[in-house]
Amino acid sequence: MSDAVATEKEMLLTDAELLGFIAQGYHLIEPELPAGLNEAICEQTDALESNPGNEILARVPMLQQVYDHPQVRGALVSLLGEDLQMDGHRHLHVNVPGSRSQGWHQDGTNVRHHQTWCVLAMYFPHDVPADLGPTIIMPGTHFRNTPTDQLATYANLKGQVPLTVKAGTVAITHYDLWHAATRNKTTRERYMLKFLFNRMSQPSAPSWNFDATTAEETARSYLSTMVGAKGYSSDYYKEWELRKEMWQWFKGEQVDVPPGEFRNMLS
Ligand SMILES: O=C(O)CCC(=O)C(=O)O
Ligand SMILES: [Fe+2]
Repeated sequence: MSDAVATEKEMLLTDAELLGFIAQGYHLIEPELPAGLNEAICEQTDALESNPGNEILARVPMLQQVYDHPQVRGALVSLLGEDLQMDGHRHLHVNVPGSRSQGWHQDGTNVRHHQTWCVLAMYFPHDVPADLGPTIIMPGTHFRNTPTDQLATYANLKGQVPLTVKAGTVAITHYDLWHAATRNKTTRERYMLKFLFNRMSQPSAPSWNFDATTAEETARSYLSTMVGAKGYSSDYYKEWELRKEMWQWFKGEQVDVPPGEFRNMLS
């Protein structure tokens, strides 16, 4: 086993971290990147004449170092399995001075399920203070299936989390998590690099740092006490069930769906 693999293995998520992702739909990482990497990425990005879209990795190849970092890889393997793949779609999101807030949205088309087949990995190469137009996310909404047109009419939500982060942070979110860019009140541009990663196979066993002696006890407390999306009490009960299903699914177990009950699950 090479050192790189050993390090990545050490950086797998714990049960508590994976359960936190199940409940809230995101996980933040502050990888220890090589000195100067964030600054060098910002400089190369500043020098681009136009937004290269999916070609951003070819134009700023140093980005690969961020996504190959053992801490980032460890989290991605934990969530998507060893055979995960980087998607061909990636984007440099430039939030320009004087921008207006974006509407709440889920990326992609509105085909949702309660498994984890795709995550967004948003990398912020510089500090993002509150006035620089941080991305906001709404914990727990990866289980919600609100029509896109209605979602776009929502404004400030109780419990929303602005990603006011330090340079180098990578926010991994479930693909369905509600998010939006906020208003940039400064005179500087804000960068966010968004890469997608896909799961290629159904889980057959835990791919994170699973501790068989304590996992179920940790799960019992996390899955029914961790605050997710705010809502009516009936929504909490729905959410707890969906969390339990996702936990079973991550472990590679058959998900029990009570007979006669409909679930919108792709398998
Ligand atoms: O720039 C951001 O903070 C978010 C942008 C975004 O989510 C999008 O354009 O789909
Ligand atoms: Fe988006």
